[in-house]
Amino acid sequence: MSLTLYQFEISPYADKVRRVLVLKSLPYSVVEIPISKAGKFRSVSPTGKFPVLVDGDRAIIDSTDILRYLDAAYPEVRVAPDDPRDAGLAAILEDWADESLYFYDLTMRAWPQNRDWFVRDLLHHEPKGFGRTVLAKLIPGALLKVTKAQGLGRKSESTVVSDLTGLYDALEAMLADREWLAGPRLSTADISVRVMLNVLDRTVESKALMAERPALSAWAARVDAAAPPQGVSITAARP
Ligand SMILES: N[C@@H](CCC(=O)N[C@@H](CS)C(=O)NCC(=O)O)C(=O)O
Repeated sequence: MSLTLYQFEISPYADKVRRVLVLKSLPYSVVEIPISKAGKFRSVSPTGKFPVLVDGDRAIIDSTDILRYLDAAYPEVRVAPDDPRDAGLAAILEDWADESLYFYDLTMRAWPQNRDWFVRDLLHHEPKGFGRTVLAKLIPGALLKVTKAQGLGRKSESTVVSDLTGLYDALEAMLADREWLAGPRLSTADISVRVMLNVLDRTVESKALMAERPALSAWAARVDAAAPPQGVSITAARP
C-alpha cells in the first residue's frame, strides 16, 4: 500500500481526508500544491479540484469519494455508519457540509474583518516574491466572484450571519441529546461538518456563535479528540 494525498493544506476537504487516514491508521505522504501551481497538476486532477488520493495506480478525486473508497479498501475501521438510515443521514449531512456550509467559509472569510487571516492561510505555501504579493491582492476579488455566482456572496453580511445562526441552532438542537450527528459512533457526518466549522471558526462571527452553543462546542471537542486535525502547519492564531 502506498497512499499519496495531493492537497491544499488549508482546504477543509483535505483536513477531512487526513483525519480519516489517521483514524484508520493508514500511513500516507503528502504533495502540497501551491495555489499558483495548481494548473501544473491537471494530470492528477483534470477538474483542478483537490484533494486527490493516489493509492498505487488508482487516483480518487473528491473527498466524499475518497472516504467511500477508504471504507471499501480499508474496512477495519469504518467511517460510514452501518445502519442504512444513519448512513442516509450521514450522506446528506456530508453533502450539505461540502456543498453549502463551505460557501459560508468562502463568503465570510473574504469579509474585511476576516480577510487577512484567510489570505495568509491561502498563501502559506506560496513562494515569496512579486507573484505572492499580486495573488494577495487578487484573492478577495476572485473569491467574491465565486460566492456571487453561488449566491451567498450576494447577501448582506447580516443576512449571512443570521442564516449561519439558524444552521448552528439546528446543529445545537441535533446534538442536545446525542453524541454524534448520525448514529451511535463518530461518522463521515461528524468529520465533514467539523472540518467546515473548524475553518469557519477563523471568522469572528462563527467564533462568537460557537461560544454561545455548549452542545455544539462539546461535540467539536469530541470529534477533534476522536479524529484529530493532522499536519496543519498554517497558523492557529489570529494574526
Ligand atoms: N467536492 C470536492 C471539493 C474540493 C474543492 O472544492 N477544493 C478546493 C479547495 S478547498 C479546490 O480545489 N479549488 C480549486 C479550484 O476550484 O480550482 C471535494 O469534496 O473534494
